Amino acid sequence: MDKKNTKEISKFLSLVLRHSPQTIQLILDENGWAKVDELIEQCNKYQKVIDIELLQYVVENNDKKRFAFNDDKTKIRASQGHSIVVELELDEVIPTDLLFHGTVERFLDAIAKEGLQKMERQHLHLSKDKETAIKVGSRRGKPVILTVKAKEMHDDGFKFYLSENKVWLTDHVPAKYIEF
Ligand code: HQG
Repeated sequence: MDKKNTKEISKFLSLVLRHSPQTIQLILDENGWAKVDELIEQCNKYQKVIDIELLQYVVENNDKKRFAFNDDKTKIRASQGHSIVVELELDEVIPTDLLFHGTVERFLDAIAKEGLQKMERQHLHLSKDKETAIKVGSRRGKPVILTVKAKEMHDDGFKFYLSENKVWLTDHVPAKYIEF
């Protein structure tokens, strides 16, 4: 097994399992699952050489555990981060008092006006601690960390979910629940 390209394969899996399965003519079901044998076959057709051992290695060693197999390992999906419509069938979870969102200064005026939006993705992503939020914000520049009054939102009827890889998800955070 060639482990050299695991980062590239992870990125490619994010592309096809979250955003663009049509890139390799892959079909996802309504819950975001691809059949493992079809994924491998289509990857190989499109010059992304992969086999089951390498796929398992990538899933197990991915830094954020972005992908998960179903129980009998016949299917695989991204645990969060989709832009395509998927029903992840997550159970609602009561959040801790505060959650965090890492962003950058240039978005703050819009966020102050309209709150945090999910933008291109299916959910808005929140982090359980500031360290994680700093990493998320740093992808775009100097990170700015916003504090979200999650428990108060929950008490007001907003729904929260926890993805399999422990990212907090919700639909929208109105500005009044954000500490800037
Ligand atoms: C911003 C990565 C203007 C928001 C990360 C963010 C995460 C607004 C950007 C996951 C806004 C959307 C998600 C508003 C929010 N006006 N800008 N009203 N509301 N924004 O990538 O949270 O490595 O969709 O602050 O680690 O940055 O891919 O969301 O900057 O967990 O697994 O609009 O992606 O995970 O960007 O990142 P994104 P995100 P992976």
